[in-house]
Amino acid sequence: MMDEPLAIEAVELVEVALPLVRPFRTSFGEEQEKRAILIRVDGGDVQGWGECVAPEEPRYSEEWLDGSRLSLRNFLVPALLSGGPLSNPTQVGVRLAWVRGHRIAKAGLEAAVFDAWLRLRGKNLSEHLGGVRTRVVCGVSVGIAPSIEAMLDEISGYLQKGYRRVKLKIEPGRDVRVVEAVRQALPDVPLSVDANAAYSLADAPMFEALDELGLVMIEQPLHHEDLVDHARLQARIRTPICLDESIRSARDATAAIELGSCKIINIKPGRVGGLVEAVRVHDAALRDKIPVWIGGMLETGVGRAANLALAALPGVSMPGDTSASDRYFHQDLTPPFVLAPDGTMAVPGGPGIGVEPLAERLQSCTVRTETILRRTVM
Ligand code: OSB
Ligand code: MG
Repeated sequence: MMDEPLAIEAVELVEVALPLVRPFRTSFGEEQEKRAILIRVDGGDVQGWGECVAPEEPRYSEEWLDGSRLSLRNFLVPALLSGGPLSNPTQVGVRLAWVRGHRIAKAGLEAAVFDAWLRLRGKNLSEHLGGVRTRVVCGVSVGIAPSIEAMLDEISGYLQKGYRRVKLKIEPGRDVRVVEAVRQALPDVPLSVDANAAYSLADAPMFEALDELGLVMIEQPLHHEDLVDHARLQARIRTPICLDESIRSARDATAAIELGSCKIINIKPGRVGGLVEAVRVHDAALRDKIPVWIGGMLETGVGRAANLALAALPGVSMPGDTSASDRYFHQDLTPPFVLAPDGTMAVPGGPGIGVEPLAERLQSCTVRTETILRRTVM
């Protein structure tokens, strides 16, 4: 029935570990394997899956995997369950709003509710959110490599597969020289860089040098909580600054646009606390004609499906970091996401997020599970 509420009986936290095809190195460290908490919402007749993308260590943001498990178990899941059946997933954010922060954990839970609620209705997530296309353009994010040769090797493999934008991770000491070498080898490739907040305004001369290399954007050059210095830096360079870490809500997005802190925004549902808030960021940016694209957190197929749903929104006008399963894993948890030779990927159709974890893959990757039951008052 179209208006049937979702009655959640239990929420299961399934921690998984998947080997990465190659270690992923950024200015804040290296990941060897992918760990995530998959969240399964049990709605009796339907179930829904979401992915909590908090990394193992609190380097990208203050959230981390073990902390997310506790915030989900102690606060977020009980707050969700105590409110009774849900007539709409927009109620999730309202029920969780008293918990400050913990956006990545909130986002995983909200995504699972969306999946279950939409499956109950046979409706697709992307269509429900306002998606306007069935295929989206993909880029790829390249970790810091041991040498320029290794990096060029990796990049040429991605370009052969069809990726339409290459993002290079940079850090102090591995920036202008590396980017210059890549630019020289690949004069026409849309290139961007992502500093993951590794610099300060004192490094403006380095960014002025990057400004000469025809980059599509410079992602999160400065402090993860800063807007003002980013505005100062943006005034000194032509290359658009794109904010990632600094944008945690639509409120942040509006402030950043007003201050001139960025000209592009990377939207990640985890970072902003969920799909509802991600759409709000999108809408705020679209209002001010600020291009957005959908970032990534090395998700398994469960999180990737939700990212692709968002990438179909009308204001998403640049290639995302939503790469194919084989860029990350030998085997994904879901049927693999595949890049077409033209550099596009299909947005999953079908009910909910459009994919489910494969039972035997899930079983072989699971390292622990915990079930939180709805408490029935006796
Ligand atoms: O800064 O965009 C980032 C991965 C983990 C944490 C932060 C970031 C990234 C990526 C990879 O750049 C994006 C992806 O391919 O999922
Ligand atoms: Mg980034």
